[in-house]
Amino acid sequence: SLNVKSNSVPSEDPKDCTFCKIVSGQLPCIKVFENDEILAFLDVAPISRGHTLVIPKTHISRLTLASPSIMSSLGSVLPQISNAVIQGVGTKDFNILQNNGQIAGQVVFHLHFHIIPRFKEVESRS
Ligand code: DGP
Repeated sequence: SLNVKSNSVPSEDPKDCTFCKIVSGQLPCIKVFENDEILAFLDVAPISRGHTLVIPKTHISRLTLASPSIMSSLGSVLPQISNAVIQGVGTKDFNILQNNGQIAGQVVFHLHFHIIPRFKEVESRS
């Protein structure tokens, strides 16, 4: 019969959660912002310079499971973190990205908002 326990299916178990390990200090990160509930750190595989992830410290696997309280905490710091990030890398423009579920491109099953600074495209020199 079909083996559905493929390695390509990401774990949703908090014990294996990469971002929980970053919160607890088991894994390192380059910290951008921290308060009691929220942590922001640089993405290990940046789409652009300054690409930052903003997460709740508590394990929530996707946006639909987030409480109004945690969303209020996230929402109240997202503008200031975004502003610090874009000023730090010298641009005004950025994207906020938030993936939910494997089909939508979610790889880490701990709620996170991407802050992706954008820069004017430089002409290719090839
Ligand atoms: P998503 O596809 O939305 O689940 O984004 C997951 C992001 O997390 C992806 O851009 C790469 C980043 N990432 C994965 N593992 C680590 C890690 O161990 N450290 C850091 N800083 N970022 C990570």
